[in-house]
Amino acid sequence: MYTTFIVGTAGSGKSQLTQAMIDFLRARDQGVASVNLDPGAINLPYIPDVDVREYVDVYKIMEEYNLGPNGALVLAADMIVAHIDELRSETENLGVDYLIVDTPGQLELFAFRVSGPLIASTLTEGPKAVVYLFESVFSSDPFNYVSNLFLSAAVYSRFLLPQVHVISKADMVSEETLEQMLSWYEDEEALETAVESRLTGEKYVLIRNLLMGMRDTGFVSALIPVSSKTGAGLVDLSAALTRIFTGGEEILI
Ligand SMILES: Nc1nc2c(ncn2[C@@H]2O[C@H](COP(=O)(O)OP(=O)(O)OP(=O)(O)O)[C@@H](O)[C@H]2O)c(=O)[nH]1
Ligand SMILES: [Mg+2]
Repeated sequence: MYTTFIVGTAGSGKSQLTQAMIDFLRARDQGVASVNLDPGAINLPYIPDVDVREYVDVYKIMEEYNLGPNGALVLAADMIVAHIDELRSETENLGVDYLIVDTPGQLELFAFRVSGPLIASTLTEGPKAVVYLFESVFSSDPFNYVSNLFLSAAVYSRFLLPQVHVISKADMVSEETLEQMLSWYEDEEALETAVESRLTGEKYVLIRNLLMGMRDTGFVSALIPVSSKTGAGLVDLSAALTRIFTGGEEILI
């Protein structure tokens, strides 16, 4: 089973992309299923095949432990650990080739609690990848792009899985803005120049050194603009994932 975890900051488009990828693969006769790992999800744009909300109920936790929504979500994320075996057997029984995993709205609940990496490593056998979302409007500012890049590196250090970077909601920015963001990805000097135009002195040197530290690490294998609304970029995303999963060039079109 090929497992893809969709990861990104709150509202970056994870659930919509989960839906879009399911539709995309189904239209190509691929066996695909979805997992919702967000205990706080209220309305999902897809019907999950496996749903963590069947095991942990945030509203009950709020009542039982007298917690606010954030405290309850943190506790829910921790309580999921007790159900990993059940989640694993549910996903195994799906008998599909592709599993798309939607992760919690608050990235830290998945990436920076014990349960996330534990689930990522034990939920399924077989190749896995993380799709990390750069929300297009937010990340079109070079500083925001850089901070998202650092956050994605922090996520990588937690999961140690191959990462594909996606500019999500690509339909919300102009072609020119997309080109500029791609230039930051393809050419570190372009990114340094963009940062330099806004920072001077020690602040610039600090950010530049951090960026240089990340250069050539190779942890990011692609930056792909994708729109879940129009479907643009899904072919490229699928191809990038297939390359990671199979080490080959096969493209699902
Ligand atoms: N225009 C446009 N809007 C999008 C796209 N993807 C998501 N959205 C919108 O962005 C908002 C957030 O999308 P979600 O998919 O719920 O994002 P999420 O990361 O799952 O959000 P949380 O789980 O709450 O953190 C919704 O209003 C979506 O309709 C897209 O590709 N294009
Ligand atoms: Mg969501």
